[in-house]
Amino acid sequence: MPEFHENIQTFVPIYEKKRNQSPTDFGLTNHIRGVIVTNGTTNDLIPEVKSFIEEAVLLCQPDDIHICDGSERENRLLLKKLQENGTILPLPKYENCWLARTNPRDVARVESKTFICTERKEDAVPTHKLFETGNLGNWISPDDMNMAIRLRFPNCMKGRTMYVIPYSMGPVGSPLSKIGIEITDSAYVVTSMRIMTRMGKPVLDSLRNNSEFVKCLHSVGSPANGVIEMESWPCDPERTIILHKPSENLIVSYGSGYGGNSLLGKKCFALRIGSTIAKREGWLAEHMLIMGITNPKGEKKYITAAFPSACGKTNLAMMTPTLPGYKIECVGDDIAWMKFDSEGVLRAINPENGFFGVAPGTSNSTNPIAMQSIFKNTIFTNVASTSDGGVYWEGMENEIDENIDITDWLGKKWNKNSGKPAAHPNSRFCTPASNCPIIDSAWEDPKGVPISAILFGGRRPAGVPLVYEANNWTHGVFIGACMRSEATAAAEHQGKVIMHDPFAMRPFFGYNFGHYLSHWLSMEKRGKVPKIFHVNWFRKGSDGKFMWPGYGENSRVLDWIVRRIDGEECYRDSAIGRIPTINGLNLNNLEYNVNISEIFSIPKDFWIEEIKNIQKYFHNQMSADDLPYEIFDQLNALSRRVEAL
Ligand code: OXD
Ligand code: MN
Repeated sequence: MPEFHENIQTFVPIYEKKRNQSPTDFGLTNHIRGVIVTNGTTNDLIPEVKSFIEEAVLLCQPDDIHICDGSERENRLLLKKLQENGTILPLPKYENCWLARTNPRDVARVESKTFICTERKEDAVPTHKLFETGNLGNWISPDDMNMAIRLRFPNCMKGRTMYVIPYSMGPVGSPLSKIGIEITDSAYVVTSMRIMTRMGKPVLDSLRNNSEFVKCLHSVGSPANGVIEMESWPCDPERTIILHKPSENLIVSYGSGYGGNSLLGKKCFALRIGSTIAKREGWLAEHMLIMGITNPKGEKKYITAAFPSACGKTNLAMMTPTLPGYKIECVGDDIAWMKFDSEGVLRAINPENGFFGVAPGTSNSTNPIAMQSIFKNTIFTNVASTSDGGVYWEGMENEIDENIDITDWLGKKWNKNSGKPAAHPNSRFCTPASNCPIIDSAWEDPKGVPISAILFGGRRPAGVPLVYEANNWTHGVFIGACMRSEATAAAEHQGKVIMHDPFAMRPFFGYNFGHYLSHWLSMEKRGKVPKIFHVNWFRKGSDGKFMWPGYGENSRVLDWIVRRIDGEECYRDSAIGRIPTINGLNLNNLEYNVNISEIFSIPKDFWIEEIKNIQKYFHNQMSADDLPYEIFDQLNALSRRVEAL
């Protein structure tokens, strides 16, 4: 329709003036606000979805509209278009696998540019001290959010197609699932959302029964000076902003095509907006893997685990246990939505449909199951490529032929001596969950799976034992609140500083962290709460080496946890919680020299310092109104127990 495209600028204002006239007066049958719909039909849209698209069309002025049906045909078409644009390259070594290289300035989540919009600041973030920068989220007022949109979005999709992605977080039709509509000008986002969510026509159909959905508007942006640095990966790093308005279930993201900023079902919906919906409706939306553990007696339990980004959730969720007789099955590797059922059992679903995992470090020795999952129907981003049409990243050194040439994530020839990593440290694979050979048979059960334990953990090189159990629910919530971990490449933080990351949710809270704590504490009144544990695979000895082998050997820790769920008395009390008795942990045939008393030691000086740090953090980040008194009490009680060491 070339004539139509040329006329679009004049057409829209005319249409505005003649609002009361029927669209067919303009000779168009399948259009929205005068912009032609080239795929899909407006007949499929409920009025609420149609008016959301209409608003976005008026604001962004795309050339045409594509309503995604989620079909194989559509996917093939978009992959072809992406390939023609140079956004993705085929990886002929594998089946339907692709490599995307981003603008090097668009490689991670941008926490400093991520905002929660509420009328009152205290609904979004705790009150932090004036001389400190709050690091439990950023607040923006409704006026400023509108301004931010008005400064960036007008005409930003000119010359581009606007894609409308209907998607479900969770199996379509499950009472625990929720629907989103993402509008985007990136075909990369569409193809990735097709992997990460249930997407397309069935979702539009299900909206006819329940018209509630989360509105998501995304544009890779159009820089103010008109200069797109990299045609194959347009973005606007200077003006990137990620906005969430919980009162309207609205997400607006501008300027970045990178996963966590652009696949809006994931962090923005399933965690930030999700946590606000969960608070309202009495459930939990958490940054947690979900896994099934079957013990040698054939008894199966499900657990969830919250570790910060790039701290091994995918590795744990797909672990190959070394302890004989154990079997691990994966339900999800990043997000859990948990709700009590009518019998008071806490049940979890994985709202996602795929894995957006960190590639470096993944190998046949660290995570063979992931390696069996990711070489089919996968989009890789910012990994290195090989001359035989495959991929490469740090950790795969023993898995490629010596004679293979490597091209780094920037597209330059690379060799071991270049002193730089071949793959970006936050490079990713985006893979359908159904590829995983150990995906749990109940992973799409609309009821969710029953949860027996919740694990918290992080990268703690010093002072924190391999595993300890909370004394009770309140103590467990306190342990979650005190979580700290070494920074990783998943966001824009530099270096390996130990950061506070309560519940592994610091970048993902949709509302005031103090209110979040009260909500967690209140769960005890709603049903049978699971046991809580803290794990740390990353403690180092005085020689600088890891004290614990990790990976499959972590099954020994899971074994202890499962026995504790069953009520076995294999624990002793310590100042920080319950730790295994001397022979409590099964170390049979462990081929790693573990100093068991060292790995469970609780150094008094370290813990005094740790408590001071936590006190300071709470004091600087939150007012007394925000922090529940139960957490204060727990901190004081811990301090007394540590002083007595
Ligand atoms: C992720 C993250 O992508 O946490 O899952 O950064
Ligand atoms: Mn994550």
